[in-house]
Amino acid sequence: MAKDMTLLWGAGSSPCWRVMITLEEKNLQGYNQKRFYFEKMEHKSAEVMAMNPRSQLPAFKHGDKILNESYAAILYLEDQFKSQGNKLIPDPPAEKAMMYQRMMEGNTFQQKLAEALYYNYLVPEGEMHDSALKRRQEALTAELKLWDGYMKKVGDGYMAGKSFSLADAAIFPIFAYVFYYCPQCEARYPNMAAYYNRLKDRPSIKATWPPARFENPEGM
Ligand SMILES: N[C@@H](CCC(=O)N[C@@H](CS)C(=O)NCC(=O)O)C(=O)O
Repeated sequence: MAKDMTLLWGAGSSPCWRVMITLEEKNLQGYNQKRFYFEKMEHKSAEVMAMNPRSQLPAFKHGDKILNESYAAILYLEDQFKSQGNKLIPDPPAEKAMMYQRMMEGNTFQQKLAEALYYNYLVPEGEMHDSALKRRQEALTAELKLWDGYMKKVGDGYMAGKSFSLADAAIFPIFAYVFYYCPQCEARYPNMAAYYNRLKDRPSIKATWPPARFENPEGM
């Protein structure tokens, strides 16, 4: 039981989900958790700000240690609980290198997604240009093709090799996000889809599948 841990999270957030998957993989169930609703701007609350002055989620606390970056939190969990649950950083140097590489590429992937999907939200009305949106959409398509190529090489394995690692915990939620809002992308990116469909019933993923995250796709 992880009673000395607290996770502040929001549905619809890949960074939050990767921390939850990692906690499950490390058998750290029973942590304190509180859901915040982005649409009600609850992430701007004093409670979140106390743990993350950027007012972003996730915010994670273990004892008096605060980790409000999802990658920092999952690396910390694996490091602190090495011999508990599943081992999430492989030992072979080639697999370890691949794990760090794919995991951190998740940042770029998410950035490209946000730049294209939230264009209307991020760019003031008077500054919007069809050409700029098109460029962002093309950049996102290139990114998706890149990941589909990666997944072709992965075949029946995992992001970094033969076993599930932090790279899978980090990237699976982004794939899920893509396929929820773009079901037709499964046909366009079949290797990503094969990986996604193979992992979606994994116990740590099923146990943490976000509740209302996907209830309002029209909002996108
Ligand atoms: N680098 C952070 C990013 C966290 C992040 O972007 N969280 C989003 C939800 S997915 C958020 O809280 N957005 C609200 C805001 O930025 O105001 C991490 O990986 O933990």
